Amino acid sequence: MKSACVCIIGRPSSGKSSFLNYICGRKVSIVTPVPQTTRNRVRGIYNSKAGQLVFIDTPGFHLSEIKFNLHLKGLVLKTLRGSDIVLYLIDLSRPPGKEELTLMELLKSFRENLVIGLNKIDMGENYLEIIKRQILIIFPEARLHIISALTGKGLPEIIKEIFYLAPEGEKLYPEEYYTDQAPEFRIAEIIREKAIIHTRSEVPHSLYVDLCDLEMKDQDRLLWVRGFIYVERESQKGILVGKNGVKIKNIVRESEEELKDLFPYTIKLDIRVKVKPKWRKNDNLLKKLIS
Ligand SMILES: Nc1nc2c(ncn2[C@@H]2O[C@H](COP(=O)(O)OP(=O)(O)O)[C@@H](O)[C@H]2O)c(=O)[nH]1
Ligand SMILES: [Mg+2]
Repeated sequence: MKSACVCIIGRPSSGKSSFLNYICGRKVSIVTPVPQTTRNRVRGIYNSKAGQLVFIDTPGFHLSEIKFNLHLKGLVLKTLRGSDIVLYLIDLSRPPGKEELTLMELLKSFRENLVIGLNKIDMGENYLEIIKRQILIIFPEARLHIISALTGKGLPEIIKEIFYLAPEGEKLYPEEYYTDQAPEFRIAEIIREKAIIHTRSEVPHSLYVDLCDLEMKDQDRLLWVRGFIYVERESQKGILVGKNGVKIKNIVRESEEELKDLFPYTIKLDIRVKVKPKWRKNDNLLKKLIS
C-alpha cells in the first residue's frame, strides 16, 4: 500500500484546480478563466488499489510584490516543503516566459520527487517543443507527461508515475473521502466562483465570501446559510448587485443549483453584498483567508 501528499504547483491558470477536479471526479477546487482564483490549499483525495494520493492544490505561482500575492506565494512555498511529491503543471497554450523559468529554478531542489505535466494538449502543440527543450536543460531526466485536465488525456499515466514515486504508507483519510474541506468552506467557494464568473477586471480579486450563519432544518434535509460577499468599493458593490439586484440573484441561483450536486441536502442561500475598503491590505484578514 502506498500513500503520499502531492503538491500541485504551476503558474496561474496552468490548470491545477481543473486537474484536481478531474482526478477527484467532482468539483473540489473552483475553476474560472480569471488567474489567481485559488487562495487556499485545497486537498483532493484519490483512492485506488495501489493506495491513496492526497493532492494539494495551491494558488498560482506569480511574481509580484503586492502584499496579497506575497501571502499567496508564502503558502505555495510552505506546501512544497511539506509534500512527498511535486506535480508541476505547465500550460502548453502560452509561451513559458520569465515566470516559468523562475519556477523551474525553484523546483530544482525538488527534482528527485518531481513529475511534470504539460497541460492543455487539447489546445494544440504550438509551444510543446520550446517548453520541452527548456525543461530538459534544467531537468535532464524529467518525468514528462503530456496531458489534458479537460479531456483526461494522459491522466492515468501520470497517476501511475506518481504512485511509482510514492512511499509505502497507510491511508491518511478514509476511502470514501474525496476532500477534507468543511461544508462551510466549500459553499463559500462555490459562491465566490459564481461571483467571479459574473464580474470582470478588478472585481474578482476584490471579493471574498464570509458565511456567518449555517442552520440545519427539516430533519437534516435543508441547510439554511446566511452570509456576505465583501468587495472593496461602492462601485464594485453596484456591479455585483446589478440592476434591481438581478446579478446577485443569479449568483445565488447558480450557486444553489450547483450545490445540489455536491451535498445530500438542499442549500438555501441568503447573501448580501457589503463594502470593506482595502481589505486586501489587512494582514490579519489575509492570514485567515489565505491558508
Ligand atoms: N482547453 C483546456 N483548458 C484547460 C485545461 N486545464 C484547464 N483549463 C482552463 O484553464 C483555465 C484555468 O484553469 P484552472 O484549473 O483554474 O487553473 P489554475 O489557476 O492553475 O488552478 C480555466 O478556464 C480552465 O477551464 C485543459 O487541459 N485544456
Ligand atoms: Mg486554481
